[in-house]
Amino acid sequence: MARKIILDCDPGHDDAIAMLLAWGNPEIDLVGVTTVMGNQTIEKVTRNALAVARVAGITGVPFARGAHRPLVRQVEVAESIHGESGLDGPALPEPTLELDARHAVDFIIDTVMASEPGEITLVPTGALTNIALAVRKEPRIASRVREVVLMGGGVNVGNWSATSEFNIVIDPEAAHIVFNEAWPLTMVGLDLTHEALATPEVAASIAAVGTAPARFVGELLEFFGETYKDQQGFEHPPVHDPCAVAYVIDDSVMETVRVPLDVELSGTLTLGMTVADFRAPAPDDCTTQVARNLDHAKFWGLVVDALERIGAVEP
Ligand SMILES: [Ca+2]
Repeated sequence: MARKIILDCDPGHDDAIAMLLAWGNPEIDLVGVTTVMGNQTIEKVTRNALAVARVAGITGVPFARGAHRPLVRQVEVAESIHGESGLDGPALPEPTLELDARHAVDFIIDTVMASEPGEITLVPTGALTNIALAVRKEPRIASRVREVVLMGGGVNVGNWSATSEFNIVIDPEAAHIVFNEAWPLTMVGLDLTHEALATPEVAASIAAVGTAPARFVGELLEFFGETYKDQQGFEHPPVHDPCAVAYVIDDSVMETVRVPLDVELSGTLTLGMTVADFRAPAPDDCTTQVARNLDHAKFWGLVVDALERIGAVEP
């Protein structure tokens, strides 16, 4: 049976590809897409999410707008990586879907509470603001969610500071809430996603699909590759967010190791660091794990397969 997920995202080049993977893969039942400020403002990332829906021909999936700022801190966007629109590169079509009337937080709560326990997996690929607010507003979701599979953080690796990853460091208080809930949590962090490189071979296999959605992905990767080269010194861009979706589809795409995780809130140099305690075997009550060692060929095979299944969508 297909896995029901809510994709909570801030499109964002890699979020867009995560959405296409979730929509195109038959093992995933995309029951909702929620947005959160991050790569750009909430207005921009929400418009981008709806534009991607049109590119992919997504219908029958509610889209709900979420938090416009972090819990405590000011908005900090990643314009240097994702551009002024948050999704620079390809031409973005005018959205045709209507937003759900609910706030993302209420959409998440309603969906989880209306489903069977263990039915819904949350897949956040942006700041954890919506997820934190949802579990504070309705604590019962913590025991009803099947698991949280998030892109963010990393073990001893950062991208927005020496120690910290963007999604975590822009709202560390939200991340702290989410990492300390009782739900099973898988951190698909930079130590994994820095292996998800869009090499020229990957770009060629996407181009070979030959459809408008595949061309859209190609143009996303072209822009993302340029900014990642300029800003982060990567020869080929790491495509973070679809890794979390890929784990839900097929957990053999990567390895996981159980380890206690927490989020630094008071370090002067290490704010937003995700701290993994590897001193001893994980205790029995440990609910967190980190992903590592990506099967690069299998991962990109899933992305290409999803694009082939999506097929030619008339823009
Ligand atoms: Ca993202």
